[in-house]
Amino acid sequence: QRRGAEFVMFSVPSYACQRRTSLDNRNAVLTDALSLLADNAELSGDEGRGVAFRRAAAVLKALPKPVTDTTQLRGLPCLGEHSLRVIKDILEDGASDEVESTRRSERYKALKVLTGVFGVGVKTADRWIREGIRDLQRLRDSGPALNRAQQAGLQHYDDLNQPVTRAEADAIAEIVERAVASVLPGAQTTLTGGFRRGKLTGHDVDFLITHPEEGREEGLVPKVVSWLESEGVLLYQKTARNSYLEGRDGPGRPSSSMDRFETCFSIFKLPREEKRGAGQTHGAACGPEAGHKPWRAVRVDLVVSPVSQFAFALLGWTGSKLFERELRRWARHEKAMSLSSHALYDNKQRRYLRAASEEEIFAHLGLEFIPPSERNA
Ligand code: 8DG
Ligand code: MN
Ligand code: MN
Repeated sequence: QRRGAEFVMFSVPSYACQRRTSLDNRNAVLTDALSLLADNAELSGDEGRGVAFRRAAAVLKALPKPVTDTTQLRGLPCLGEHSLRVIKDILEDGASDEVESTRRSERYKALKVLTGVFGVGVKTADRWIREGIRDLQRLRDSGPALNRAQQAGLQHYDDLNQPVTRAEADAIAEIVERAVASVLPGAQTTLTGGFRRGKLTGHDVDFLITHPEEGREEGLVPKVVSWLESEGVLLYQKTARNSYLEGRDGPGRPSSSMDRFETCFSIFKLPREEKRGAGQTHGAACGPEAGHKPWRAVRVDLVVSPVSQFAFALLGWTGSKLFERELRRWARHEKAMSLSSHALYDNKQRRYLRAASEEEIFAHLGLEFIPPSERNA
């Protein structure tokens, strides 16, 4: 409806890291549709098209009001012909044929289910589909060789595909903090990822750990893992050592988008709400005989950073994924700098720019500071 005062033209800067994107998305119908097309493109191995749809969705997420007419979008960045057509179809007909037929397609559904198994990427899912494995039943029965991560992923499929709540994230934080405090007193644990951005649910819980004395954090992950294992908290874990050497494979080098911190990608065994704290008063209602385990599996990521890199690691692990991607693109194309979760390198001055806080990194990049709750691009 183009009724006078109701009609708003929008304007947003072109990089997601130049604007605020809260969780209050006024255009969820449109952004869900574009995100589905982004998923589909990524599942088809077309990362470029996937990013294009994600950027388009992110522009709509940043708008202060619902879009009612495509003419309102004139001059907005990142809205290509394809995205505009989808938006137009939804605004005019209530739905987009392309989106709905994609949603219903057997290939899309199979790829979603199979990549929904922790440890399964697009290539593996695609190979299985060509071998006739299109659902979990077939996967369980026909049993192609599964690695350790995939075995755990399949075993805990239902739990891992149920969103983690904020209360569960807090309960996990308590466990992680206890583990960290007992193996390295003085170390600091920070909740990162979507929960730091204020999300109410997540697909996992992310933590960044450091120690105020540089070097003390070395070897922390294996110690935390041992503690968690001795407490029976871990259903699965895969630990990686720190392999970052400034200058050798720092941000100036191309191969640097991979993270090189000590990390642990894990699955926690979290006691259920009823069993936490208040003892087992409701035992019968949620015991195993009721078909309900007294615990549930939750994906947890632990990352350890030396304190000198903490601000970069915090910025890098807070997300959203698109916000991170846009920060790096801004740095490279607008500032001739290379940003990673370890450092910021100025290609013109040929030196690393130090930062002790996220605010300082935004300042180095010539960007207005965007707080975590506004990085939901
Ligand atoms: P969710 O879990 O609530 O669904 O969303 P999220 O918390 O935003 O997503 P995430 O997949 O847990 O990722 C959180 C941030 O961590 C995101 O900005 C990307 C970043 N991240 C990984 N893996 C890696 C990695 O291997 N290297 C780097 N540099 N960052 C990573 O998830
Ligand atoms: Mn997360
Ligand atoms: Mn994560």
